[in-house]
Amino acid sequence: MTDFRADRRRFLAGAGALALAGCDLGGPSAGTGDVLRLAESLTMGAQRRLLDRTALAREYTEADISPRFRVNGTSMPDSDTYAALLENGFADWRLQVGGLVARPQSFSLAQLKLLPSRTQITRHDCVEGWSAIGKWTGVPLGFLLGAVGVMPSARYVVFHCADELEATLDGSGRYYESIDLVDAFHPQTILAYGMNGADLGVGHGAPLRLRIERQLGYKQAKYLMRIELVDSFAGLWGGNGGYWEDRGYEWYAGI
Ligand SMILES: Nc1nc2c(c(=O)[nH]1)N[C@H]1C(S)=C(S)[C@@H](COP(=O)(O)O)O[C@H]1N2
Ligand SMILES: [Mo]
Repeated sequence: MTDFRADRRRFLAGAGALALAGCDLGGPSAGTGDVLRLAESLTMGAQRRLLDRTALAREYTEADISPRFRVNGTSMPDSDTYAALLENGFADWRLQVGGLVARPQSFSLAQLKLLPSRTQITRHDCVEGWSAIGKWTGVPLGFLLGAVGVMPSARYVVFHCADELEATLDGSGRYYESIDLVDAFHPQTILAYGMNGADLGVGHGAPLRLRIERQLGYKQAKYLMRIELVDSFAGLWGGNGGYWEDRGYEWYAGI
C-alpha cells in the first residue's frame, strides 16, 4: 500500500509538471502571474480527473439483478489442464501471484475465501451492446496486493487466463488483461469467486475472475490462473496489454 501511495504521488507530481509544460505554450501576451494561475487551475483539473478514478461505480439492489446474464467469449476453456482442475472442483487450482512483488505466493480457492471479501451488485457493459446486472463476491485485489507487497517499480497488474479465445500455434490467442495500480487498489476491483450468491459458474469464469466495475466487459478477465506485476507490457504478446487490446480495442475502457 505504501508503495502505491508513492506511485500516486509521483503520478500527481507528473500531472502538475505536464500542466506547467502546457502553460509554456500559453502565448506571448500571458504574464508570469497569469501563467502560474493557469498552471494552478490545470493542475487542479488534472488532479480532479485522477481522483475521479477512485469514484465508485453505481451499485444496485437484489431486485435489480438480471434474471439472465449472458455468457460471452469463452464459455469453457478448451484445455486438458482446465478440464482436470474442473474435474475435482478446483481443489488443485492455485492462483499464482508474482512478478514485481516482494513475496510471490500462490493461493488456493479455500484460502481466498478466508480472506476479507466484498459483495457488490453492479452492471456489466459489453462493447457488443448488451448489459446485465449481477452480484459479485470476492477478495479486493488491493488486499491481495498488500499481502504480497508491490515493489515500487511495478506499474501494472497483468491477469493471465486459462483460455485461448483463438486457437494458435504460438499461444498468442490466450486471453489476458491488464490494469494500472489506481484501478488495482479501487475498492470495487475484486477477484470474484461468487456470482448471485453461488460459486462462480464455468461460463462466467470459474473458479476466479476479475471484476473492475469502472471499465467495459472485456476487462473482466475470466478463468484467472496467474497475476503478474510488471513495469511494462511491451514484451507481452502483442504488447498492448490485453487480448482485445492487441486486436485494436482501447486499453483504458472506462465507462
Ligand atoms: N478469459 C476470458 N475472459 C473474458 C472473456 C473471454 O473470452 N475469456 N470475454 C470478455 C468479454 S468480451 C466479456 S463481455 C465478459 C463476459 O463475461 P460473462 O461471460 O460472465 O458474461 O468477459 C470478458 N472476459
Ligand atoms: Mo464483451
